[in-house]
Amino acid sequence: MPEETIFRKIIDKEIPSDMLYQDQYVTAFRDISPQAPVHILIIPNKLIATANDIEVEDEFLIGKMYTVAKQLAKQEGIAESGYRLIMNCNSDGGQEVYHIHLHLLGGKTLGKLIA
Ligand code: D5M
Repeated sequence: MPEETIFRKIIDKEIPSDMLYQDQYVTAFRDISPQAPVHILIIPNKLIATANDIEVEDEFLIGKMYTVAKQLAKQEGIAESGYRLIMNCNSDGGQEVYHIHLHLLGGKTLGKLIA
């Protein structure tokens, strides 16, 4: 079993967060160290450590993360101007917290990620 991270405490409201959305499947909250005017993390309530650990049975959860992301983008007023959704995986991908999360970034023109 993978080890729980600080995100479990956020899901369980044991530590404070700027939570924007929660249902039985996913939780969304503002990133503590925002890299853009809008920077929200969308996570499954179930612990999945990395993208490598996503199983076929998780496909609904992954889809749910994206539908919540687009709802939040609309709510934040960035749906039309645009935004970026990113999931980092392992050390070369820049992953720091080993509970998968979708970064929703927007509110400014984002630099090209892939040259
Ligand atoms: O992204 C991990 C992200 O998690 C990083 O952008 C900071 C954010 N983070 C870490 N702790 C917290 C708390 N307590 N609240 C909100 N956001 C947090 P990664 O893709 O793993 O590098």
